[in-house]
Amino acid sequence: MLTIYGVYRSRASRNIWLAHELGIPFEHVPVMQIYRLPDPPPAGVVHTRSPEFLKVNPNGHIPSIDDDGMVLHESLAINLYLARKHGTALAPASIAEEGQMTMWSLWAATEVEDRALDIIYHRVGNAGRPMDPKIADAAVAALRGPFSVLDAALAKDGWLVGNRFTVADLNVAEVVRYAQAATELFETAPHVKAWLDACQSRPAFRTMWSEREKEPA
Ligand SMILES: N[C@@H](CCC(=O)N[C@@H](CS)C(=O)NCC(=O)O)C(=O)O
Repeated sequence: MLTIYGVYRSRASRNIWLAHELGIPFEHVPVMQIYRLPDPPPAGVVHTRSPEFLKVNPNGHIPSIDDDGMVLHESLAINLYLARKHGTALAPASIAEEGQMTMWSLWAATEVEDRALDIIYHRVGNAGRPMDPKIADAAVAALRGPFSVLDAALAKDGWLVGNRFTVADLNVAEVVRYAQAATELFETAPHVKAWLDACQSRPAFRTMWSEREKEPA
């Protein structure tokens, strides 16, 4: 049995979306980010510094999974593992595709994620912390290059690898989502805009998203 640790309003959303795409059952343990809780945290709420969760992930971050005793951290690596394990068209069909899917996942984590987080944190908000529009604007400027790279990659057939929706699209789409408040980035990257719309129209994404909406902000 697969267990996914982490509230929907966290990077666990990526793993939950993928589990729905794959049609695999899972147990969900809604571990909460410590910084979203009052100090001290209320009794009975499992969070990223709870001793029982630190036994699962000593890094103190969500998400983690326990897949029949195989514990993994790092949301994007978890998705690459689950896709490969369960197959379907989402998974790599060759070593070459596996290389490309790994490349795009690491690209999203290293070239996009921090700046995309600056956009959501400083245009939308982050647990009531102060927002600085200058940080968001600088992130938009820094993301113009990566967005043009992504736009060019999608121009060919609309997907990142193998002319079909794969775990690479899911991983990159979940990172790019954090930049969605920067509409000016998408106006100049029409293929990115159409691709993200297509990814987020998928029934598995909608299922994850409607559950996420039920979770307190
Ligand atoms: N690179 C990690 C990042 C994990 C991470 O920073 N998770 C955040 C939530 S999305 C977290 O656990 N924050 C709470 C904390 O650090 O206590 C991944 O992709 O899984």
